[in-house]
Amino acid sequence: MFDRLQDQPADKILALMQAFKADPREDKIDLGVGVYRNAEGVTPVMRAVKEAERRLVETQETKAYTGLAGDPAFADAMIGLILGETVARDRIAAIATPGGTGACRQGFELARLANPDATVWCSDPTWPNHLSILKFMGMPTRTYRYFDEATALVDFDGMIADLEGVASGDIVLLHGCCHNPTGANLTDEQVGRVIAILTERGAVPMIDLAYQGFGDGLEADAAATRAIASAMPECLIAASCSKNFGVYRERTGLLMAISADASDTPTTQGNLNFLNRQTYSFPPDHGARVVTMILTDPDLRADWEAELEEVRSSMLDLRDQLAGELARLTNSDRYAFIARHRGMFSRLGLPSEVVERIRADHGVYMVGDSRMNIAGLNSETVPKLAQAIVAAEKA
Ligand code: PLP
Ligand code: TYF
Repeated sequence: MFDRLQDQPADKILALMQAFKADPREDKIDLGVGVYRNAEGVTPVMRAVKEAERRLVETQETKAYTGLAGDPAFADAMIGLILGETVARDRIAAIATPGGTGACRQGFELARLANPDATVWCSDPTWPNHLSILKFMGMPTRTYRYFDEATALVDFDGMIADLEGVASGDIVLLHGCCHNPTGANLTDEQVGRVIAILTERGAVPMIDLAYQGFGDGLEADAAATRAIASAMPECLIAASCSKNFGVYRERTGLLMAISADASDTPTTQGNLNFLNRQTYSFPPDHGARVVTMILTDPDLRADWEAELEEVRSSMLDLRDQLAGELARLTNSDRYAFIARHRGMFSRLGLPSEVVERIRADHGVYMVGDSRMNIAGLNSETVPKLAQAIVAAEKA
């Protein structure tokens, strides 16, 4: 029967990773997959993670199953990190999931269980896995305008106009911060207008929060999520610990489902547990336990926050350096948006032929839609990238 299988479309970002590995050029630069790298090009295990793992090895006395929702202490710690005190705890149901991807998938599954007719509205563009998972599940999707190619900032008028078409019970998928792939984000005021439209239309927001702490800081990056979750009766939040704790391969994430009324929470929680059981029974625990230890131990937490802040400010420095270098070379402010974008990514708005020339002629790998991972740069490679962009645009 397997001879009947058809080839599946590759993930373009993961395919680019392979192409980069195969390129023999020594001075090649990887600005593809969204993994943080320091100035030496290393993705380090964070200090607090190392220490928590050390303690875990010494103190863990059992590896017996956790519950279907994972360790409740993980949910409590993450709810505190993401929402603070903005939503009553008894309205929140939550499950641990394998990464933010698992949280997205289970969030879509829950939405479909609750409303089989729900259309999921995604930003155009969005993280390609959103659309590919939704397509695989057969859920109806629509897109809303998000990115203005000309300015490389948010096309807010287009976004609002498109969201006017959302039906009651539809899901509107929003990025909590550090939009992937564009790097362009809503202002607080714009978030307020989105809340007003979703409320008016009776839509349910689903927030994908994969980069808390990578943009303007842990609190600032949670502000949009908090504003939406506290204003709306219902909300889904899919959170990833992969980037901000650097535990990518441990597969650590949390899905929250906020009900309108606390009396609905037990059934919502039961449905989430059911979804985990149908998929893999118990979610992975190692990364979740390490994250919980860090968030609940004041010393580990302070060290983690300090290291995360170094990571964040190093990316902001690189943004400023690159924007400055491009301003100098082009004698214009065309690329000033790079310093205004937040998170790991910026979409440069270059045509695919230019992206291809940058790869072929200069060995710089960015995703075909001209998304670059700012953390793939360092002070030495910033001028090389700036020159490559300018040369490829002229060619
Ligand atoms: N959502 C967005 C927007 C992402 O960029 C990513 C990237 O990794 C994820 C979700 C999934 O993260 P994880 O590796 O935790 O599954
Ligand atoms: O967008 C990125 O590069 C990250 C990493 O299937 C990633 O989100 C990319 C593709 C994928 C899973 C994670």
